[in-house]
Amino acid sequence: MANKTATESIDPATTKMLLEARRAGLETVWDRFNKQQPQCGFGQLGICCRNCNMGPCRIDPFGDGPDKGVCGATADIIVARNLLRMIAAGAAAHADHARDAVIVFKEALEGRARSYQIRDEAKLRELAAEYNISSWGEQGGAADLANALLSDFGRQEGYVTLTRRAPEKRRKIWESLGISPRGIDREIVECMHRTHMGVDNDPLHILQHGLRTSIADGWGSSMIATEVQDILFGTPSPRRSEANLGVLKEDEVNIIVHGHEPILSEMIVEAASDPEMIKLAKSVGANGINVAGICCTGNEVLMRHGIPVAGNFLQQELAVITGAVEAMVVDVQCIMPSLGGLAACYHTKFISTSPKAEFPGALRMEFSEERAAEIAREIVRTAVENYPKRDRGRVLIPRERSECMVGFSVEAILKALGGTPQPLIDAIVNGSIKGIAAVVGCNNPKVPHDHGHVNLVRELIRNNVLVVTTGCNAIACAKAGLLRPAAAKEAGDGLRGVCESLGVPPVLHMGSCVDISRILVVAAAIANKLGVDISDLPVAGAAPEWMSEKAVSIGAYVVASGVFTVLGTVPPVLGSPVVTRILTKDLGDAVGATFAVEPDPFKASKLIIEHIESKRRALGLKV
Ligand code: BF8
Ligand code: SF4
Repeated sequence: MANKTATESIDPATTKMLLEARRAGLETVWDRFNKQQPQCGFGQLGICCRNCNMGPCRIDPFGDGPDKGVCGATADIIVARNLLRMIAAGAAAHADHARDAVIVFKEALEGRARSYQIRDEAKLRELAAEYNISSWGEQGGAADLANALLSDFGRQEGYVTLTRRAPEKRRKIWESLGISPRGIDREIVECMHRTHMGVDNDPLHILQHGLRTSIADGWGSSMIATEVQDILFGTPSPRRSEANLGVLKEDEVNIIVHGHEPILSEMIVEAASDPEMIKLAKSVGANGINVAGICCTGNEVLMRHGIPVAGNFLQQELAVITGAVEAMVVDVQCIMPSLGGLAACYHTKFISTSPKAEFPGALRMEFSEERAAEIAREIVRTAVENYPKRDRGRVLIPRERSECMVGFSVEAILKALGGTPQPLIDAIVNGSIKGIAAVVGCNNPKVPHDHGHVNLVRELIRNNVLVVTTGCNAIACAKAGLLRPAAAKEAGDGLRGVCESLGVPPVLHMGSCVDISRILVVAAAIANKLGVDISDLPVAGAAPEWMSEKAVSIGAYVVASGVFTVLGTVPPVLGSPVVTRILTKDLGDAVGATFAVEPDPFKASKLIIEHIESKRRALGLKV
């Protein structure tokens, strides 16, 4: 059994908890993954379709069965349509998240969401200027900004506003290809329309719309979410914290915030530090209240408050199995429906809060912006009152927890560099930093947990590639100690020197998955400074363990922005040679970047380094 868990995770805390799960006879994501083997070959290749009720249809990949669906759709059409639907779902998740953030911003200005304030006035004004809002009396400007942001979702004319942040050369490419995004919601709706039976039936044409939709995500929804969250909750700055299941406390009320929207988690963090709540916790025998995060909402409160992070995507069930969690509070996205049943085996209250997301076995405490602080306090109180029900005999908290330095927003990076990107550009030009890689994305039981993330990042920094990270990769790096300034010791000499002189880690945590928009802003700033396009820069992207549809949308906008991207798990496209060729080759001619698939992180690092070196050569920089 010990050997088995070693193939399931490289994280000792995870391995330990997985053994405990098996000892206790509790099923986890890995067991369910095993029960699914072998997974459907048609699904893996992307060649099944149920877009109408003449189907379901499937194409024979070996060529002796049907080569068309009932309507005549070929493998190329089916694969492209399925991929477009994945992009639509991922982009929709970010659009809905962003819209909700803007609505809270608007309600805060109108005095309806009283628990929320403006924390970054400077950012508010800068964003308003980008939206051409000049009048600034009595909150008028801010209210106009809220409306202008909302209008990007339903825009009927022109393009999504923040696409203006992309370098001019990039925008020209988008315009010439006809993929500049119009309204955010419009592009998503059009994905669903085009993939309805009998509408768009040309794979290239379908994929072009996928790029347009994804650009509306990266340079629209995700960017809006990041900006508005910074305005409401503060722009992150460097701070220290800890990561892994060992952040849970034996003697305190443990509350886990899991999901994606800081609108909820910020309020829980605030309520948990309320002296009255702490007093209540003491009255039930606890030494305090400990909030810890999982997944991207964890990243949000980690970046802004240094709230420790208990783990990434594949650790959510294991947190419950520690027996020490009084409440697992969730909103939307990446929350396993298995949690309710699992929580029922312990004293843990599994609390669902989003009007959009209900789960089996959850205690429903629906969140509303108007009553945010009050509901957050009710949730914290529920957790505290649950503490005496903890069965001490069943508590098993692994000891592992690693220090990390987080909070590298664009503003924080610029500040560390002395106010301008020039020192970073100089370091790239003189070769101490070979290039920059954005390593992001999920966990996936198809890959030993964290193996792809940690090994890829280690190889890159060893080769003087500065890594910027978000999402579950950032949490994997935090647990592996790669977010400590001391990790510079693991970097090549050039990168090490730069990190040591600035006192920063060689892997910069830039936030949650919507904060990949921060990475786009950095890339655009460097490209603009050099007078080139993003696709000319020695930069690359990677998602070594991706699983989510959001990751498909992200991958698409990163490539559409001109960044070569390596995927560590195989997307369901191989059933179409045409789609595979477009993604891995033809896109290079169109947008100056392609996808590659490489499950082995060591080989993936080689692909990235080769790519970075070729871009350096093209810029006339030494290799
Ligand atoms: O938005 S990296 S598993 S938590 S989808 Fe989910 Fe993937 Fe984690 Fe964040 Ni992003
Ligand atoms: Fe089959 Fe075509 Fe209907 Fe898809 S749209 S289920 S391929 S008939």
